[in-house]
Amino acid sequence: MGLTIAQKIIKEHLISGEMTPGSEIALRIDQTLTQDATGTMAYLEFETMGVPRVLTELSVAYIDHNTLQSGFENADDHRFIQSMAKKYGLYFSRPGNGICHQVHLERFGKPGKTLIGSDSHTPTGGGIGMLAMGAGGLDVAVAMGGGAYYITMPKMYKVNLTGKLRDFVTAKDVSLEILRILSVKGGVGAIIEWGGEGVKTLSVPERATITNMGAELGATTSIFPSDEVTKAFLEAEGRGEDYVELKSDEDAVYDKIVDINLSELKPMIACPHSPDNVVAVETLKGTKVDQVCIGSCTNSSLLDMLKVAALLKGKTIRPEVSLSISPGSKQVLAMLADCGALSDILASGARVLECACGPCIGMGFSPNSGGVSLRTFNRNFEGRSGTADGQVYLVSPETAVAAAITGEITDPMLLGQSLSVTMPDKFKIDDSAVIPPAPQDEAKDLPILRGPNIKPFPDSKPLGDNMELPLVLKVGDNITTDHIMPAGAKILPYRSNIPHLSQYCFAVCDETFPARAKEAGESIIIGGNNYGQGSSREHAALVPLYLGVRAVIAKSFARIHAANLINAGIMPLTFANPDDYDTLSQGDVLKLDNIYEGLESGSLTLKDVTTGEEILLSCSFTDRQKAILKSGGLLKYVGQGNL
Ligand code: MIC
Ligand code: SF4
Repeated sequence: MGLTIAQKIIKEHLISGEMTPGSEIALRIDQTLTQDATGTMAYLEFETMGVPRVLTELSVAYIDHNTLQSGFENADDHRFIQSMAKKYGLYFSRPGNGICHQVHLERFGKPGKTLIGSDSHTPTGGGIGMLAMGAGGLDVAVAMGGGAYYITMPKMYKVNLTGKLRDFVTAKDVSLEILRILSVKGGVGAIIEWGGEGVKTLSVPERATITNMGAELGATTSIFPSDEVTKAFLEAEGRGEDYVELKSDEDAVYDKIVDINLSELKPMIACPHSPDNVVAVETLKGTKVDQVCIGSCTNSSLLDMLKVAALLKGKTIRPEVSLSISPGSKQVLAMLADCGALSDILASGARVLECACGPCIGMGFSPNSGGVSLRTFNRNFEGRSGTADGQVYLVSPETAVAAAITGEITDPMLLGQSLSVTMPDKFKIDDSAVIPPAPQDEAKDLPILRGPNIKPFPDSKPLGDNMELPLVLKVGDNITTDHIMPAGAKILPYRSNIPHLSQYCFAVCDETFPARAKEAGESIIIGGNNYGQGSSREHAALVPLYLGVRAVIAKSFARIHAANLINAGIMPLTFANPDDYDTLSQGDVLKLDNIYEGLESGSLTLKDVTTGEEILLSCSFTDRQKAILKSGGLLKYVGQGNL
């Protein structure tokens, strides 16, 4: 039987396990990346492992999330990460150099390699045929220390592309269309391979937009073939030697095939507050727009920005709309400046922001009260923009510009003649903002620089054989990590300070949760389907751990979050019968007995002491996951000699 592209890369990197969907596999990891919002914690964890030098082929520490300074906190964390990178053998990408995924694609990613990153949009690397996955910081720390990355062998899905995108219909519309078809849960447990005749019509940045937003489908990752288009991109980046061809076998078998005819697609838009709440742009025609933001790791490539500049050229944005543009990298910004496109952008009245995540993670540019904000980003979860009642829509750069110049949601196909924007033959290469590590012989004497914002991470406890604890919080379906542990300018600088962060845990759903959890001492949370979707932030597990949460029982979990809970020593348990969710109420006391026996048999009986009801839970953990839970989390497990 033939293999898919992902199966070929997995086979080459397989350390242990069977490549049958559902079984646990251990993968050798070639490259890692971190960003600062998850990186500080990841490096604190790496430090405790006592490994003198990273053991990957390449590891890069990016600073791109926390770049707004209003105190010492971010600067403390940046300095800490820089000193860790220098000492332990990592490249350090300075603030301003760009968004990790964009820069990694430009300068470091290689087809056929494995990459894990402490950021859920790491699958962007799938645009050049990498097996690139988002992971919790601790999993990245382990991979830097030479340990394997464990995942459940995914199913293989294929999206078969035919045709060619029409003018003003973009890769972002392809992403939104697949979200409309499959939903935010539709990719869970799967790798999505993009194939078919239509693939060759898509450039690398367009492919990367699509693999980036595979994260919103819940997919383990997404991947494109590595072909002539990939080769040309790598050559233009001066990295032609990194090219290898990658394609699936003719007789590769897929668990699901979705067909999309690019020629028939229309501009699409995701409505508040979920990336899969997708309709055609034309159906919302005329809706007044207050704000437009262009950028993020989804749509900040040179190609995107050149199109934006061409559309803005000679036009002025509406006085009632504010427009921000964040180029994805220093390379993109420098090339925009060199060719004059930056002047066209500035002349339109747009505000050009730093090459960073910026508004995407609520770092400034929050919409006005109840404001309608059209963003080229990948997530529009409630409150993520920093304005609780902000109405965030996700669109392509073309649709974004159409709104900025008309003041309302407008189908960009009405903008007129086609754009003649193409990929350059050569990118401008300037890696001066990437600082290489110190040579190994000098490294051991180098200091690690820490400031008072860096607090120790919470201590986890080994799993006992029983627990009787209150149900402190019951939440519904599709709870995101932005609900569990919000980000934004106010609290993002405290990612290395779990006690401070804990005051905001679940603030979007219930501001009284932290106090209640603290008072309870130890507790249980109940969730619906797809609990923990979105970000890879392990803070969404570490903060509940700090607040005493010992188990989360849900109808289903998002992949990275479930792994983060186990890594933190918190049990993610699922209802054997999802309807039992309805029988539990916040405030009930829940009892689990004979946990160790349950871990072996794969099921546990939950007794609701308050109502007397008994419920069956499933807990099908692998032997390794059981051992991690029993040790009290991955760090403790690694400390026992299990790297
Ligand atoms: C996000 O887009 O939600 C983030 C911020 O990039 C996160 C990482 C984080 O929370 O630090 C992600 O996608 O993993
Ligand atoms: Fe940054 Fe937004 Fe991309 Fe997350 S999704 S890495 S916050 S640009």
